[in-house]
This record gives sequence, structure tokens and C-alpha cells, in this order.
Amino acid sequence: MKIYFAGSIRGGRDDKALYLKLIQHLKKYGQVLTEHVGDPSLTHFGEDGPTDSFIYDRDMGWIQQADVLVAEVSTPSLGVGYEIAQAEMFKKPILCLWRNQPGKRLSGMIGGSRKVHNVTYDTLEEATRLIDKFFSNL
Ligand code: 6IA
Repeated sequence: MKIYFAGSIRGGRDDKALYLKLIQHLKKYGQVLTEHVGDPSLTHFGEDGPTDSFIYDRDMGWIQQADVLVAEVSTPSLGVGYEIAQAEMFKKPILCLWRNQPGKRLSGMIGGSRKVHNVTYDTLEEATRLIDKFFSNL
């Protein structure tokens, strides 16, 4: 199984440690195409990296190839929202994980999509259980 994991990069790296743990858990189910999203050394600026058009083309190709897209959406990111929309277009199963945060709500464009399986969690253990449940129903 090929898994596309989406998490914020230029939107902000506050949750990078969480992304890494979720990616480690997802590897139980197959190949995670986007391991760099959990790279602790990757900053929100992404200096000295590939060009934007390279990133765009490669990521669009990976979404097409992927069997499933899992997104951690607690840190709002234009790129992650765009990837979710593309995965919808390609008719991929989509899981979006939202961490409960006081005073914050998930975008209605994600929370309101009938093509997205949206779940809310408080702890990493809860998030991994929700991932397990999603994969067992695929
Ligand atoms: O708008 P954002 O940058 O927050 O969008 C984040 C999403 O877009 C992630 O889920 C990634 O799949 C994708 N993405 C954004 N920037 C990159 C990127 N930058 N490389 C790969 N995917 C990206 C260069 C990193 C490089 C220095 C290792």
C-alpha cells in the first residue's frame, strides 16, 4: 500500500514531531511516500531545497499513485488543503486528523467535505487508534 501523508511545511512546523510519530505508525500499513514531512530539520522556509515546480509535479504524481491520503490538519496549510482537494478529485480514500485545540476550529472546507473521513483526537494514542480503525475499514 502506498500512503501519502500530508502535513504543514510552509504553513508552520509546530507539529513536526507529531508528524514524525504518525508517519512511523503509518509505516505499519505500507510505504509512506512523503517521509520528509516529518523531517525535524525541515523548516517552514525550506531553504536550499528543490524548486517549487519540482515539488508540485512530484507531489501531484505521488497523490495519483497513492492508495490513500492521510492528512494531519491541525496546523493550517495551503499545501495540505490543496492536496486534500486533489486526492478527492482522484477519488482516493482520505483521512483527516484534527487535534482538539481550545479556541480553534477546522476549516469548513475540510470538515464539511463528504469525501473526507474527518476525525478529532486529543492524544497521539487516540490518533493512532483512529488510523488503525480507518485502515481496517478500507
Ligand atoms: O503549504 P505547505 O508548505 O504547508 O504545504 C505542505 C504540503 O505540501 C505537504 O503535505 C507536502 O506534501 C507538500 N510540500 C510542501 N513543500 C514541500 C517540499 N518542500 N517538499 C515536498 N513536499 C512539499 C521542500 C522540502 C525539501 C527542502 C526537503
